[in-house]
Amino acid sequence: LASDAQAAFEKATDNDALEALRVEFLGAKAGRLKAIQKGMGSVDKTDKPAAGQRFNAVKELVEQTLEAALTRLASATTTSSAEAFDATRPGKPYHRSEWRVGRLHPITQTIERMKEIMGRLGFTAVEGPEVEDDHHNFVALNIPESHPARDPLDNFYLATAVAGQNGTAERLAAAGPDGKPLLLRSQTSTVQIRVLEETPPPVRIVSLGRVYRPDTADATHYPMFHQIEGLCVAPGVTMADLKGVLQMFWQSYFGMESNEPIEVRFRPSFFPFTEPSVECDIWHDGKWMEIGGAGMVDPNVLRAVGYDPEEVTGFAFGLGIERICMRQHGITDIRDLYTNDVRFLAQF
Ligand code: FA5
Repeated sequence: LASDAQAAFEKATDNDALEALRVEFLGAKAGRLKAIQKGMGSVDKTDKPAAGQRFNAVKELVEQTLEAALTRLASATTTSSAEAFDATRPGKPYHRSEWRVGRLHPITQTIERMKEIMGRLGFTAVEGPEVEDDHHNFVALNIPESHPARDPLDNFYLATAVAGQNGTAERLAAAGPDGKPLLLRSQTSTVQIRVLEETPPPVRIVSLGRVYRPDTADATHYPMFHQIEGLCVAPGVTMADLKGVLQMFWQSYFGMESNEPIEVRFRPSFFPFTEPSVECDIWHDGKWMEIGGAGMVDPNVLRAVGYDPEEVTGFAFGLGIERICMRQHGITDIRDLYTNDVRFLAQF
């Protein structure tokens, strides 16, 4: 019976034929195995255990051949549908202009392009936390206790709600390890400190990420925006290196679309963590638009992280990513970037 079943199952070419054979051999009511099982009643009592064992072995064999035949048919079906796929037929056209097609947000595209350009200039991209402590956002950046940059009106300090008296909720400042309030970082310059604390010179990094300030939204301001921070510290680094790197950066970033020189100007300025300091403006929409600050890393900052300002010097810059993206695409209102209107976003 087992060899009968094997021969029959092997010949079956479709699922219907196989099902008919399954009923013929393994059918619960009138299958051939069932018939034998029924006949077992008349077997001599002493032969019964051996006959039972033999019956089970044959049954198992038949079931296994059925399984094998099922697998064979299933894989044959896959092969035939794979054969039906014609790789030489033309594909469906891909409409990039359709708003339904997913794409990267213009800010993400800008960030990727900036990382790529700065990478070619030898700057490694690193990340830092968005929730910062007093030390990294202020102290290590040479911003003293009384400095206006710490004003609660200029920063998002973190608070937790705790149950007060009479069931009311009270705000409690969320404190860092030093007991001082935590805040959402207001600039990516915090990452300069994190890198310098952990790495011996030379250092050449960029850090791109979100920063937060309670600024009122207008055409060029938003309470959450992105900055690209650059830092280069090594023996003999000068202001000329800063200007050279920034000039190469703009020219690569904006020059991809046009060969015209990109008009950028530097103005003297002040930051607690750089000396001297400058601010950079770019010609946009018929006027100068401020895009960032920069300067030579202040010796106080270097000393605080254990560097010797007699041995190494460095430059740093921090630029607004949204404004650079706006200049690139001719966007005149920063809020358009965060309204999430697909008709706007689909253009990039
Ligand atoms: C800074 O944040 C300094 N950390 C820059 C720096 C880094 C100086 C390293 C020296 C060395 P500032 O506050 O000017 O500087 O901000 C830098 C840029 O961020 C601005 O020029 C502007 O392009 C952008 N920016 C500032 N506030 C907003 C805002 N609310 N919305 C969009 N972009 C903003």
